[in-house]
Amino acid sequence: MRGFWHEGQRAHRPTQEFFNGALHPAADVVERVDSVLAAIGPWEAPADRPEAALLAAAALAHDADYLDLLRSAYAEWRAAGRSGDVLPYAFPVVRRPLALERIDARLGQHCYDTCAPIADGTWPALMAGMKTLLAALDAVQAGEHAFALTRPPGHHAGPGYMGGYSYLNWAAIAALASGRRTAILDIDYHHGNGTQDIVTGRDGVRFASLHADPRTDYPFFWGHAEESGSNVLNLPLPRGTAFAAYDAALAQACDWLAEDSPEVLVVSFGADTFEGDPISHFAIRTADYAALGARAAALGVPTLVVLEGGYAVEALGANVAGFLSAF
Ligand code: SP5
Ligand code: ZN
Repeated sequence: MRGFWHEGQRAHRPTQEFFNGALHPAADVVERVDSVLAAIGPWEAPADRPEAALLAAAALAHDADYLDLLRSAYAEWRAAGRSGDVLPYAFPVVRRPLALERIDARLGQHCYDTCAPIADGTWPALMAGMKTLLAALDAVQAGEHAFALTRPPGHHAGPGYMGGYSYLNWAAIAALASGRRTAILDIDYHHGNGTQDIVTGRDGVRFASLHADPRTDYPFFWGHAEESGSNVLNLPLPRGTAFAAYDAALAQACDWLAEDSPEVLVVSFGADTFEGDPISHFAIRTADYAALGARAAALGVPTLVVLEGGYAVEALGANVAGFLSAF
């Protein structure tokens, strides 16, 4: 298993997010990467690539107007006289084809919650993350397993929207850029709504997600069992789920993914399933992650693992290392 990380990804330093009626310190702190960097290695720095190449890959999963907004949002927010991070706050529940100019309105058109702040370093960090992702994908295309230490996370970002600490959907971009039959396994605590919205109905891609039941947990409006379709399988699980039930659901997801004879596996790995996670409610233990990794590794195809959530900073590195030890 090769590991890729670009120091430029540290530049994303959001300060606050809004939920439950208050601003809270951002959960996706940069210290998360230090925990992972210290737990495994060696790490490879990705090769440089021109921004045009990074954008072309991102455009496989995302709309051009969304990418334009991501790139310019911070400067536009500053130009509008705001201090602090960009934080959208008004969202068009009724969708009309409005050509709006105010940054506030355009942000709402490309976001669904108040948990995706954009700081001055966010865009450079996203471009560094693209370099990490594409370097790891190159290794997988050559038949190896690779881990891309993606931060910020990606699986809540859809074709034209951000949310849930996510801006670019690493898993979906990699799946579409691979040009091969791809299985995407999402095992973050939260449903991978953005990935689902990008890949639903796409030939050659299957998406399976294990996550907290959206009747009780974020992102609420996606991930219900009834959303499963020909290339999507959602397996919502109750709060408190521990290893045995989780592993059984994972076996079901892997069996379903294997039916399609994938040539590549992309894992959206979130360690917020950990019993000690500060914002989540499953009960997976550090010692369990190697067995979960073994389930995924048993698919037997070159695998790209990207990092999604996981907010128990001290334990994050050990949890990631446990999962990756199976590959
Ligand atoms: C990638 C990822 O894991 N994104 C998760 C975004 C979740 N944001 C929603 C925040 C609401 C959390 N409620 C926490 C209650 C703490 N007691
Ligand atoms: Zn999560």
